Amino acid sequence: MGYKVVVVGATGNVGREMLTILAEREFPIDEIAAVASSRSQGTEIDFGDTGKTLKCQNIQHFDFTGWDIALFAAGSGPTAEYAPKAAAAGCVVIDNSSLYRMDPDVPLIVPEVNPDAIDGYTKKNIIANPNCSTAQMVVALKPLHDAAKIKRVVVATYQSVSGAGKEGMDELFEQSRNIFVGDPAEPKKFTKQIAFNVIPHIDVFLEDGSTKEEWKMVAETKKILDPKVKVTATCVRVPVFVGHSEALNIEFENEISAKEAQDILREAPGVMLVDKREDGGYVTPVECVGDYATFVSRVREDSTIDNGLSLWCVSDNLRKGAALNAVQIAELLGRRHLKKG
Ligand code: 11C
Repeated sequence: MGYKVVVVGATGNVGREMLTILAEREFPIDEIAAVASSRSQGTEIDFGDTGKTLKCQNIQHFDFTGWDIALFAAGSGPTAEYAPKAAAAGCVVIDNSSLYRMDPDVPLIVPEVNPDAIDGYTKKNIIANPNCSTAQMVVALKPLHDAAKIKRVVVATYQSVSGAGKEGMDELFEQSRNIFVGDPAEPKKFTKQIAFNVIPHIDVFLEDGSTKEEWKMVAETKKILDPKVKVTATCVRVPVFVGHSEALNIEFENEISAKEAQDILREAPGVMLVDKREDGGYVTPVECVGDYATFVSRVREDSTIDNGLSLWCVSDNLRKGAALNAVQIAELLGRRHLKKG
């Protein structure tokens, strides 16, 4: 016996990936529904490689009664309207938007890091999925924090355009083509040209000069990993289609060598250490696409501070950063709370 699962926002980058991963991981499903805005009603979507095609249903008319789990990848606006309705109908919402992440009555979960926090989901029947750049970072940090207690993290991100949805991917593709053929490469989705360029700006600006993407990395890390860990972030969009990269500098309370960190990371859940100190002995975003792991490379000691390490971390932002983490939360929820059969 399996679950009745709804994917909301099923036509977007993350929604499609959720369907693929549910099928790939053989999540126990009795019935699956693909739901999206009225614009996408009737659109046919593959349920991974199962051979099954799903016809998109209109969210405005969808009744969540009797459904067990809804994976929302719909953005904050539609989520604000429909997630509470789903939750009130008894369907547990796993939400990929930023809407509920900081709500004290909503657990914010990365299963490799804070699985026990999921038990608080019953307050609202909603569980939040973190921002992609936070998810991969905390997977890499957790085992090191357990070993030597992290005091402070300085992170610079190199985030792919798929984080900005299909429009972001289309813009990179079209601008690159236009530049090659000598046509104008006007920005639409992004604030400046993204092809052959980098943009130090993701999400809106805040009063202190940081951006909301940078704030999310600070606030979400505290909620998921440890409120005592200080984080400062610079988030940058780069002309890569899929896969976010991060350069981390970590200051620890206790001593930890690069060798010890490598040994710990080699065994850590969700982490794949690829760290040969030679040409090509590290992972780049194109190599992480379609994978589940958070790849860690370039682990080295930072001699400019006491107990400091630097490392490079790469992951598929549509997978561990979004759809995979949501499906892992559903699996955890099933194991701990919604037992079937
Ligand atoms: C990006 N990280 O790369 C963003 C996308 O809060 O879930 C995800 C935004 C979020 O643009």
